[in-house]
Amino acid sequence: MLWDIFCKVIDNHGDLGVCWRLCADLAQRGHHVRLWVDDPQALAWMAPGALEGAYKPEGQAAAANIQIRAWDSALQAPQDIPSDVWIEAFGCELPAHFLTQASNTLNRAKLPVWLNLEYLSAEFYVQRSHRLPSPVQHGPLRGHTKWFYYPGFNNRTGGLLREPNLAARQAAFDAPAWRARADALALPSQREAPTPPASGCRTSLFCYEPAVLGQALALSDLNPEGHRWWVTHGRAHQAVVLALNQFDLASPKPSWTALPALSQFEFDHLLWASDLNFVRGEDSLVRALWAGKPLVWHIYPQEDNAHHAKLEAFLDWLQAPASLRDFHRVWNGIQSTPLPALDLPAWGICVQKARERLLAQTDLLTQLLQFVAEKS
Ligand code: TRH
Repeated sequence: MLWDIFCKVIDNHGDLGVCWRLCADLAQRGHHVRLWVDDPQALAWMAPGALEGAYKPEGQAAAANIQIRAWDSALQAPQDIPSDVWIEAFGCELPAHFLTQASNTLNRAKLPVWLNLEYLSAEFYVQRSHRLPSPVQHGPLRGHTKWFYYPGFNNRTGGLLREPNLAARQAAFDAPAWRARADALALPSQREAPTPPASGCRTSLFCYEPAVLGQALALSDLNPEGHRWWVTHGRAHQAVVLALNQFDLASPKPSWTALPALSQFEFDHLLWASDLNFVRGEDSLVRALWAGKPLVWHIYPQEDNAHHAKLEAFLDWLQAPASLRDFHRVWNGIQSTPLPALDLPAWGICVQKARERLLAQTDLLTQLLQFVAEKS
């Protein structure tokens, strides 16, 4: 099938990150995709080759069938044939000119299946709202029906993105080789510091600006001997630099590596090679669940604190032990106590069990294909 996916970048990388994962999963299963996006720049590092239409999934000789389209561009006859599915990601609404063009050229009785792919949450409303119709009330396609599609953590929801070759990739992954490569990326200013042994602990850090970041960087629990922080580019890196500037000069500085922007493919490797993953937003949380290592989630903050209930719902679903719940509440600024002690063995078992529950569910795209077939 041919899919039109529409993405508006609000902030950060999750909107585009989730859309790209879906595009890549579709392409891997033999579908064709047009991704309409208002700001595709992050694809330059997230999916090298994508902007040029030359993105090749690892190990494949041919470029994937994914075209990147400017948000305000139009369909061109005759090369742009009508698609089978429209997906507006995160309620972004289709561009007005696209709808006008569609209503002028398409058979109204046979419009593509039209879906709104929503944000991920473990809250109860998700299973209530998943697959509900949303009648189009205005615009040139008034009277048509869109459908709500909610990703989620149980089988009454749309599931999570999990591409078919993920397990094989994980099984073939050479963690020690990846660790050595990542450690060698340390900034020149840190080269004096001895490289920690490959067997030492590694913690990946992808976060916003947690108020307790300095505290975490100084925790002896989080800096055992031979430990190294792998700090991701952008906001996490800036936050670490700021926190280290405020460090007590007498206290030992943590050993860390500033990573460059990685492709999504490599970002997975970072999560698989780490012993503890700090992740944020939406897509990296899902990828950390697939990694199966202890994880801490920095949830995307919402103005009315709606994210508090969202975090609690996730921790309930995760069946997080008390220490992991407390750590999350402090890390997310919901509880103002010192960071509690880590319990990586218990946290690891908890994430492993959650992963097993998820693996027993049908992945998002397989379910989506069934849904589209039903509504076509
Ligand atoms: O960037 P985020 O904080 O995105 C957020 C959330 O999606 C949030 O729900 C949304 O409302 C807000 O954006 C607008 O975190 P997220 O979702 O994990 O997206 C980051 C993407 O970037 C993810 O696909 C992984 C990718 N990434 C790389 O490919 N390479 C990297 O080096 C890093 C650090 C990330």
